[in-house]
Amino acid sequence: MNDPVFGIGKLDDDLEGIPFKKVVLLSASPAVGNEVFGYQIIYNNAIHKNKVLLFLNRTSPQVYLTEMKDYDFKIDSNLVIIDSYSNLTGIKSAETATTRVINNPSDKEEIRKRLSEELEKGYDLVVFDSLSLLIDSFDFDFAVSMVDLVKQKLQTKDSSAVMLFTDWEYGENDINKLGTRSNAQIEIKGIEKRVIFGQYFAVIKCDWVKGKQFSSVLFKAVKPGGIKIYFPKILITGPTDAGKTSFIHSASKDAVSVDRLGGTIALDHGNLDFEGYKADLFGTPGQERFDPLLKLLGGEAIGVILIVDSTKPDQFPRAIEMLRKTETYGLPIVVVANKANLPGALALDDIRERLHLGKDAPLFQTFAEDLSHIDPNEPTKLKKEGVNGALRALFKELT
Ligand SMILES: Nc1nc2c(ncn2[C@@H]2O[C@H](COP(=O)(O)OP(=O)(O)OP(=O)(O)O)[C@@H](O)[C@H]2O)c(=O)[nH]1
Ligand SMILES: [Mg+2]
Repeated sequence: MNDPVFGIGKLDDDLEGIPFKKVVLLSASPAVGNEVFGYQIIYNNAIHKNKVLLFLNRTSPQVYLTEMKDYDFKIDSNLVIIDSYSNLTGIKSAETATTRVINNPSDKEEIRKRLSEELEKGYDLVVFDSLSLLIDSFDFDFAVSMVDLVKQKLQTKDSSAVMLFTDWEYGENDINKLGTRSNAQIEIKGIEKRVIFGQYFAVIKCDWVKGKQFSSVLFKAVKPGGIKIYFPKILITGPTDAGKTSFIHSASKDAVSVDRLGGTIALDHGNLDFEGYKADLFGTPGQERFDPLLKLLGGEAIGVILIVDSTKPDQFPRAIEMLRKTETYGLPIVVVANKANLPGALALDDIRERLHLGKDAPLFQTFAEDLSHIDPNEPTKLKKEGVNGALRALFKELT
């Protein structure tokens, strides 16, 4: 069996999987949800033949599985659910090969006994949804004793556990009891200003990964698809006709451009969904008469893709000037040398030198997919290898 992973690139890179015998606390602040992280880790393990046990007291198994399906997480095996919810509400829930029903979810002893029996059978991954509801139904010490029970069983079975927890401002002492029992902790929080306009997560501790700095990232929970790392503004800039609009249309499905006679006169916008990332791409015009827009478009960008035409080195100083005018110096940047298959296109080393790029600065070649269909008044589709390479490199810099 493989070490469980979340199926969320950034988390799996940070944690390098969850080794057996480890407990991960996934703690969310009250205004943001953590349940999708649960759906995603269950799905990604069940489909890879890891046996998963879900202790569920937040909703019924039927509703839980339907919610999972809304995110496109459909599973038909490798999941057993302990239903500690239905009998509180009068919903009928029958014991099946994949559900264990707690007859009296108000009875601590029954919960402890059924959980203990089930854990004896050996699972690769145990998920609790949710630990905070156990605290609210009983008390903190009971929830802590359940964590202890799980921890103790993990030692003898090759298994790891993920506990979903919402921090309803419990006392510091109590929180510490959970903190000291967990090997890793992931925090999920909202950026709040009367309304929540962003959510982010970060690994705040992990006792099996040494010498790494963990950073926080924004995310969105997307139906279907699940947790996607989210970059709200990536700026695409570069001289006129270099291929900025073409790049944005090639990278996103539903891009819109404000263009006239083939040149951008206001901006391009594209929504990108790529390898577990979501991003909003904003493209600038290239013509100098629109330079007053550059600073505005560059505001709040978190990364930049600079596009140049490989056949027009005389435009390179202009490219550098545009970077300055967008006031994005210092942000992670990837350079794209477009039109790389046209006669006269410079080699990458040459471009690197003329643009004064360091030897490790990310630089990618792109070119039109189909040279026989270039319309001077339309963006063209660029071959995806180069586009994807540039995006991957930028996202790596940003996470
Ligand atoms: N041959 C060739 N033509 C390309 C390539 N990429 C883009 N083009 C064409 O070059 C022209 C300019 O492309 P755009 O994507 O509109 O360039 P832009 O950088 O957005 O231009 P502005 O918005 O005016 O600054 C269009 O006619 C494209 O079809 C390429 O790799 N090879
Ligand atoms: Mg354009």
